[in-house]
Amino acid sequence: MSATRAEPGLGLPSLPARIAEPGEAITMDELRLASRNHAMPLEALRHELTPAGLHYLLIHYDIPEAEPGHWRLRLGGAVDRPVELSLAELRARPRVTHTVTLECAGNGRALLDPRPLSQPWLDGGVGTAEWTGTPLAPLLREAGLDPAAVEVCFTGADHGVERGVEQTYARSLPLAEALREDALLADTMNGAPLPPQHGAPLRLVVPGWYGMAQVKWLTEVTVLTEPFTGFQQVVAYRFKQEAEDPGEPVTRIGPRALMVPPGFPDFMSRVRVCERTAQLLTGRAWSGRPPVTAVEVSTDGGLSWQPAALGPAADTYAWRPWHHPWHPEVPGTYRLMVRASDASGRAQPAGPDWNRQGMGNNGVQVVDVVVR
Ligand SMILES: Nc1nc2c(c(=O)[nH]1)N[C@H]1C(S)=C(S)[C@@H](COP(=O)(O)O)O[C@H]1N2
Ligand SMILES: [Mo]
Repeated sequence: MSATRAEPGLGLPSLPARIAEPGEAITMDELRLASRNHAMPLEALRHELTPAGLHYLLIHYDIPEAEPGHWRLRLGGAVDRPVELSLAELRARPRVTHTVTLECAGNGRALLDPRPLSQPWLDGGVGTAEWTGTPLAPLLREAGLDPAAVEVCFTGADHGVERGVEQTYARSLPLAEALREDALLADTMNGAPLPPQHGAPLRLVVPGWYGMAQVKWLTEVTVLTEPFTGFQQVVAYRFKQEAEDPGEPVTRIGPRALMVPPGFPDFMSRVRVCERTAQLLTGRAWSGRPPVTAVEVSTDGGLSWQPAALGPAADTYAWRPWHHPWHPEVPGTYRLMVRASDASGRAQPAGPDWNRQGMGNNGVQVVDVVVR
């Protein structure tokens, strides 16, 4: 492991993460995380590109101090010619833009019962941006890959301690994913310099993978001849039932559709109030195994489903808009739901699939509406 155990005397939480007791309310620790790492408000689904300030955030430790003039990216490990690049040198290379939907692997975690204690996402841990930067693959090829290379590890500038393990944030990708032409070293988000919270001055964007792979504040790219065994690779981001299970790695985003909640909300409960008129339900749907092939809507709590109309995606790994007409004719309460399926044949499950770390919960969204 590239990480060391924190000194035992510090009294910090250690492995494994706690699971909430049945019926246990959100804790102060979860609230603190949730107020640092905000969700995308669902009404922002109306934007094809999420404005940077509305894009979700997930920052394990602190936003590190970054001085763009002194920033260096070191590319090394199992290569013939290690290199160190300044931001100016990176910006002088070929530039590419991709519109990519990012989603946190923990999105939906707080809807699990019992709830794994971590960032308590409901369903807004998602956003779509236009990321601009230089493709990673040519840099790797120019450095001369060792024929024995199997993975590429990406290290950020942020440091912390997590479940008793002190570490610098790092994640790896299989070599084939790192060599994809659409994997970018991005310095620009929606046409503006990358904001501090999204990884300034440089981050990895690997379309289709859950958020943990999109390493921010990128300082090191290391080619490996053995699989990476860092904390964020082998301990965190695993689908497992028991704390001791090695589990399966979390990789690509599962299919999901979300709707813009219709009408207007109650301040506290967020229950919606709608008029008894014809309206258009709208939203977006995405998958890390694109394209999304179908979106279905239920307005009767899942008893019946109708196909929604799908619009085009801005890019291969960007969400698709959908819409569906709805005319509630009887006053009362309605439960609206939406679900997506993708090109791989994966579909959203009716309810959450529980796992120990609350990963990849793409259970269907539920929106309760009072029609008056
Ligand atoms: N260096 C570093 N990179 C990181 C993280 C982090 O804490 N440190 N969080 C990851 C996680 S878990 C997610 S979901 C995405 C979130 O990206 P965003 O905040 O730009 O939406 O960044 C990823 N990259
Ligand atoms: Mo995440």
